[in-house]
Amino acid sequence: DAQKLAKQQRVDIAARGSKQRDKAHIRKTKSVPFSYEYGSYDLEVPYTEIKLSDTPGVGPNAPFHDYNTEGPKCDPKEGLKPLRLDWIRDRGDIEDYEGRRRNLQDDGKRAIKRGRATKEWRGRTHQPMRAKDHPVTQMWYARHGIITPEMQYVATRENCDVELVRSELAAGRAVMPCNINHPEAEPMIIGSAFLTKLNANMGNSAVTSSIDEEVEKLTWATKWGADTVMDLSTGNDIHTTREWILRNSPVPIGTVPMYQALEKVEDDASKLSWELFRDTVIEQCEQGVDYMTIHAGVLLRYVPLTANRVTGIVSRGGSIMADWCLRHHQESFLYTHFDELCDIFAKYDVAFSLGDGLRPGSLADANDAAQLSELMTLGELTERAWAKDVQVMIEGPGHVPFDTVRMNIELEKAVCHGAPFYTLGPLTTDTAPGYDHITSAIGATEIGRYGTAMLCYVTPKEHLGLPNKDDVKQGVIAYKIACHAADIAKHHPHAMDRDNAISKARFEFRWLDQFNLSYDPDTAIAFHDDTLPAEPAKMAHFCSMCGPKFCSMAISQNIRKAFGGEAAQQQIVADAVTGKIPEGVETPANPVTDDTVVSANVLSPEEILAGMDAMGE
Ligand code: IRN
Ligand code: FE2
Repeated sequence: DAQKLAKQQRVDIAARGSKQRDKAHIRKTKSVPFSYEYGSYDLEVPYTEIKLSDTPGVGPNAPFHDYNTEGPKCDPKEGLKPLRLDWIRDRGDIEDYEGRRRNLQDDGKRAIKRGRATKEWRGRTHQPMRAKDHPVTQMWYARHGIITPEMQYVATRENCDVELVRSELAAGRAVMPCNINHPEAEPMIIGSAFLTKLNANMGNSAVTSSIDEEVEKLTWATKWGADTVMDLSTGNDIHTTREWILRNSPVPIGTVPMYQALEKVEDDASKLSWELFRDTVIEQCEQGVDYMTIHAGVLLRYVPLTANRVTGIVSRGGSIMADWCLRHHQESFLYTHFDELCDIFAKYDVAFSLGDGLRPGSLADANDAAQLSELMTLGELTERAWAKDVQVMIEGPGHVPFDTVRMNIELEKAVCHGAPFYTLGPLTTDTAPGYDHITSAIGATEIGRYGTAMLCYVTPKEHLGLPNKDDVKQGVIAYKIACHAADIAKHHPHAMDRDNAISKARFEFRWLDQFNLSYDPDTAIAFHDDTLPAEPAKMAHFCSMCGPKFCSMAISQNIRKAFGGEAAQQQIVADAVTGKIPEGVETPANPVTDDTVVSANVLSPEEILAGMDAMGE
């Protein structure tokens, strides 16, 4: 019974924590008027306001404003409001068409029959749209000097100049994944000049979970801060599941269309064809998928390079393509039909996420010929996509020793002409299954610091099983930390504001503010209340770690009172808020601009390029 009681107490504490969070975290929008030649709008740009309490004896603390990924609340069966629909239509460069709506309806009916969806769900409310006569990509607009409402929205979100957004998009150094058929999504940008983003993967292979549960997972991931979500479903009702996810997603959705294509040929890779793949891609474009992983760099002649690897090919998409190439002894149709794929993507504004099908799956395989050959091909494909104004990001490893992490991003920038890098971790050791959110967040922080634009999370279940809700949260929080630490190391403007606010709250024993400013208030409050659950402890000048007599923060405050006087104390508090650095302390050099050379015991980018030349590449 004591055990039961303890468990109940833990549940109560957790519930209290999340109630506390919801009370203090308010999603608000800032209204920004915008006009251009196609229309005038009030852009409602979201942010999270975190309410803070007063500093006793000093005064109020301004609420903290944070980037918001959560989206507005909605009934999942209704879906979100199509925020961008007018912006898209008013440009006058798209047309409505029938598309594959009938397929969708049939698929929906089957899902209802199987009991995975319910009849009340309304499904899509708008016609599929596509470009009429020129690409409708944000890159195309940017290159034609047009500042779109999407760009202004993003600039407000990122707190930067809109010209930076336009010029980074035009140069291909940033992507804004925003399919015209996913008007519900709130525009966001992925590029090294902006806040580092994180992607959470979901979707399952089992047929047991209902579509409602999939939508709930999406909402859960964005609640904790996922900037994009990839739906990697392979089970039944894949089309309808994705439709629900898209209609409910405030963040861009990515997919790997190869998984659905394989489903269509009953998992027999040899039966895949360009035509079948193309139709799958168009189906997903019409639904509104914002970016797609395309493993077009896995060439026939690279497959033998993996023969002596410790872990072979670990990418699912990569292994499917390698299998197809070998069976047919033909070059990959993704590569031979790449230009056609670009033409399709340009019609809907779908961004390429060029897959790292030959990424290393172990430290032993890192930075080998297979990985780097594929990267060279991705560089070539980047230029082909850009020639058609299609947005591109490049997927990266994998498992990589820490000292070669920086080399990987520098090499990607050089070989892929500055296209944004999107990396899976990388994991810095193979030895900690169960903790791979940590082994990989270490590599992710390092690679983010040197300019990786988006980090693909890894959950504690990596290598072990399908992540559940708690694993998703653990993965997202680990990657929030990696992104944020990278932004601070990059000296991104204002990146440290949140640290300063939470440190001030900590020093002033504003416990609730400390919890609410943390990435996971629920856990922070639960840990605190584990030993000091009574309400007055939230104002106490100590916690249970050191007890009342040995709290260093309380002692420091007493020292200040004794020696500093009130004016000096207020000055210290004020300096903490503005982040002013005391005289005589040197700030570290900017790691992005200083040109310290990495000491990697691998080939330099030049040596690798020379080697590729010799190979006839
Ligand atoms: C990200 C960077 N490298 C790989 N990824 C992600 O891995 C990618 O975005 C997608 O979610 C997943 C694809 O896995 P396969 O098919 O390459 O194993
Ligand atoms: Fe792995």
